[in-house]
Amino acid sequence: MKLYRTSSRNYVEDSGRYYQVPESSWDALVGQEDLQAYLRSVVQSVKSATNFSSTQIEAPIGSQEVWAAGVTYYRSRSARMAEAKDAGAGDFYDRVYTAKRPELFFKAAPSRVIGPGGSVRIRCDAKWSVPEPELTVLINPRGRILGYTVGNDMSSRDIEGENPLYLPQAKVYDGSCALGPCVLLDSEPLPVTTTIRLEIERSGAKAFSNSTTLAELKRPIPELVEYLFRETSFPAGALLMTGTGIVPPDDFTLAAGDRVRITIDPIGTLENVVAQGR
Ligand code: DO4
Ligand code: MG
Repeated sequence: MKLYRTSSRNYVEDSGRYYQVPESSWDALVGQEDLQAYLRSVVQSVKSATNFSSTQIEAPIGSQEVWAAGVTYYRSRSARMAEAKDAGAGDFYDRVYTAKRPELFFKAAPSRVIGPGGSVRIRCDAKWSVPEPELTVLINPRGRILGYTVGNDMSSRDIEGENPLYLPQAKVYDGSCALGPCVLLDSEPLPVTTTIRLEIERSGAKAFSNSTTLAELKRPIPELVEYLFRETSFPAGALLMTGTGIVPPDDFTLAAGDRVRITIDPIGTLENVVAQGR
């Protein structure tokens, strides 16, 4: 089952049919005692909907905070060690990659999250910007994984590379986070063969594409969730991005008008256009 949030209602998709969910509050759904059981009962008791429109899909978020894990893939470790070398900070990324405690950082308040089809932004004061395609988990207020969505952790590599203390400015700004198109409801880990694909299109032509799999993710997702909830409560639940395993080559930077497409097959494709300035 997949759960969609749209501008009008919430819908659950099962075997290709869409059902309007009576509960219209996303936060109330995330807080359900047993969300899968509730949605199964919706599928069994409600007629399938004819008014579901993919153009109305919004980011799968209500009041949840978005957090992110970092340096969970070897590719992220290496790229960051190189970009932070001149600042004498490369070693930090190597250390966190192998440390017991993961890197977790606050990524976005709901108002800064962009849904499918919306514009993600690059900063005007950054010269080197990239998307980060990340499997993202939806977690209920009790720390239980409800399911998975697709995330884009937009990042300014030059700002972070200049000094790791600039991380919040490199990572947290308007339009720096995109999520969607839906939540694949599954509390079990996804297979390690699950592929994450990134495509960047510029003026109708492919500018970059690459893929990775969950086999490259160094840390178990439940362990990341356990650290996040260890000393912090999330009354509305939370979304946790699990890190990037794809980093474009160093001579690549995003430009306004680029299209960023991130696909994680069992979930779907998150597509956004890049904007700069207001
Ligand atoms: O250490 C900085 C951020 C890392 C990150 O966002 C990632 O690895 O995905
Ligand atoms: Mg990231």
